[in-house]
Amino acid sequence: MWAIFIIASPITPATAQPPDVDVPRLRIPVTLDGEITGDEWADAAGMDVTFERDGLTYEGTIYLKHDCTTLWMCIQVEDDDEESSSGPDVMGDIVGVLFDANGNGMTDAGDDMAILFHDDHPMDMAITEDPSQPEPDDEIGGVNNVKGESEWEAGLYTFELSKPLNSGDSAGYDIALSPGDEMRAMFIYHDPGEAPEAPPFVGFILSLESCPVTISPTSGTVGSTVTVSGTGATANGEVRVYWYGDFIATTTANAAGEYSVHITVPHNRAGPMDIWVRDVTTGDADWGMFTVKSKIVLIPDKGSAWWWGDEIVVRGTGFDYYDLPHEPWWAPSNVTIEFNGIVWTDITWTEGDGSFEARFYVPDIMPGGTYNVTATDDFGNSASAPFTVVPKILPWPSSGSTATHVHVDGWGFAASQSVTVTFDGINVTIFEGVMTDPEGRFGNAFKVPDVELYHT
Ligand SMILES: [Ca+2]
Ligand SMILES: [Ca+2]
Ligand SMILES: [Ca+2]
Ligand SMILES: [Ca+2]
Repeated sequence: MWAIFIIASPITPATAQPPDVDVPRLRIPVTLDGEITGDEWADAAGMDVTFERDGLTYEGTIYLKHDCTTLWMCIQVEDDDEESSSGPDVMGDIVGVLFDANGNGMTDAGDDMAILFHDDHPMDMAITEDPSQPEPDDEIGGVNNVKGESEWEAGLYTFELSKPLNSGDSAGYDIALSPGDEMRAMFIYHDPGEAPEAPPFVGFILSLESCPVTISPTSGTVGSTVTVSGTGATANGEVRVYWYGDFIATTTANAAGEYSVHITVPHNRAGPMDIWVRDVTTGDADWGMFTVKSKIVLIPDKGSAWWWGDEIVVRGTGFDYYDLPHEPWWAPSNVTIEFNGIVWTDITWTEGDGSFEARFYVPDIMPGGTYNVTATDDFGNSASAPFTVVPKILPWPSSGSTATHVHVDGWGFAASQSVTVTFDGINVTIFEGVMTDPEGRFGNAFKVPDVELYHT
């Protein structure tokens, strides 16, 4: 059982004013994997810090940014106390972030906390009574809204975690911040092997950059509708909206300087894109971020296998594309199409706007039913859509006189089931009976019956 270790002796109420840190808006998306990859934290506020208490110190770095709805945190700590043996401290080192949610400068009931263990396990906590005994949100009626992962390598812990600015978690379990707000936060590094009772910490006042342009929703697919809104525009003035550099909409602010306009997401590659808003009167401009997601449409979304199979068109939008010269030159961003997890075609390329068109023939190895068709590009962008295999039969020949020998093949039926074949309502199933195979196919031969004789 993990212990509520963290503030076995209550953290000293911070009487001194901790330093301010301006937490900027996110430009570069983060992957919470416990590793700093590429420039994923280059756009964050970065601070060299010393976690300190009772003479015990740890050097580290804290990175902070927010995307108007979520606070993103990376905490790196130099700690090589177990480097020589089997890796990180077996007791498990832990980062905690304590938020002064009730704004009184004290650690007390009503405050909020995020914890990330050295082997992941993000936990969302709340202080309900005793500051030394925070409780997990999901054990007291709330929800765990903290995400994160951590890794230890060569004496350096990297903790990456996220927490909603305002999760809506009821009963005061979580912070309820808006962009532009300030809040006191304490970053705690708990090394139970060294200091089981009194973890070192460092404190800041977080000052969140405001988000003048509201984008809702903040992600979606090409062709979807997005609302761009805000305040502070010139009263009754024109407000223009740009998809990065391209003009896309215009509207007029009301007498209070508020504006709101719908846009349709144009063709674009997967990933984040700036939506700019310009007050035409003043020339002032600001941005909000929108993330384009992948989507596929199947045309049609149902069909049958037969000797060839119906041809289905797959239209994809919001995938990625290679910018740079690459090898081989003729293979820009390959897209793989899978039918029910089986690679069905991999000969598709995206256009510069992230779209593609592919075709496949309904496979004759599937019983009737609904399956997922999935398209994935070389960058890992992926989208799925359901496709329904419907039964089909083909008689051969398709015309002839009484007693003509006819073979009928079927596809897309239920697997391994008996089949009854009728001709104009008359059972013509062969004497031994007919079963579909495990792929839902069957074959049956019969002679065209003399209908008049049977229909007395
Ligand atoms: Ca990462
Ligand atoms: Ca407090
Ligand atoms: Ca929560
Ligand atoms: Ca909480």
